[in-house]
Amino acid sequence: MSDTILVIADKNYSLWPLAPWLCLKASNMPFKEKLIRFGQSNTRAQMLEYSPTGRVPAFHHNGLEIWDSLAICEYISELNPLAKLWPSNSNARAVARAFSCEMHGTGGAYPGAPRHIIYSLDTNIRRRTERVCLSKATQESVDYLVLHWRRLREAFGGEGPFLFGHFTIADAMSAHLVNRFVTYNVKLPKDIQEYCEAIRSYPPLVDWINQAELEEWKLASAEIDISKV
Ligand SMILES: N[C@@H](CCC(=O)N[C@@H](CS)C(=O)NCC(=O)O)C(=O)O
Repeated sequence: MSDTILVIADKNYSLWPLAPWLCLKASNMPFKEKLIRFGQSNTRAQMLEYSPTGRVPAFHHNGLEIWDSLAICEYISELNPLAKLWPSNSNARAVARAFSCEMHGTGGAYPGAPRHIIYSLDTNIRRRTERVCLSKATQESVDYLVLHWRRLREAFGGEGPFLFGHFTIADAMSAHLVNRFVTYNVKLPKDIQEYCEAIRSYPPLVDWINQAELEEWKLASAEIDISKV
């Protein structure tokens, strides 16, 4: 266990560390957590000690260093097949991978791309705002995501509360988006609200949120006034 470390940043403000953290918890895999605070004069230097990019998450396991959230989720899934972090059915698994890659691919600027949400609605778990007036691009991305989630649930969700029935990497990659919708009070249709509630009450995410709320420090850049994005 001593050489199994997930390096993360502030739980309240982190985007990418959340998914691998949830996957580790879903797998019941023991690990140590190393939290490096954002916005410190030595943040980058500290992150560079664990990750070649100077970014987090980074996962250290048995001498191996993995420095990308989705790659870490894949690795955790391979180590813990019983956790079924990907759907067992190969068609469902292919679609779950495509969806997860799309959520992870912030480079794309096409209409509906998740980057329009990520770049305009900062992660800030503790915060609650009035309903924010979304820009056309951000609203398009929310609408596209709603359609995506609905199609996945209809095609693969069965009786379960998650996208592919039980909790998978696709939900882990969706969790930070759900958190933003709560923070900024984004209006969602009822079926999608139910999915968001299932994610928000998933016990490992409840733990993450509780721990984020206990962090006492603030990051000024994520606390700016926001009324239209
Ligand atoms: N593609 C990487 C992106 C990692 C990334 O950008 N992480 C952010 C935190 S969410 C970071 O470490 N930023 C460093 C900083 O802001 O100082 C992944 O998926 O892990």
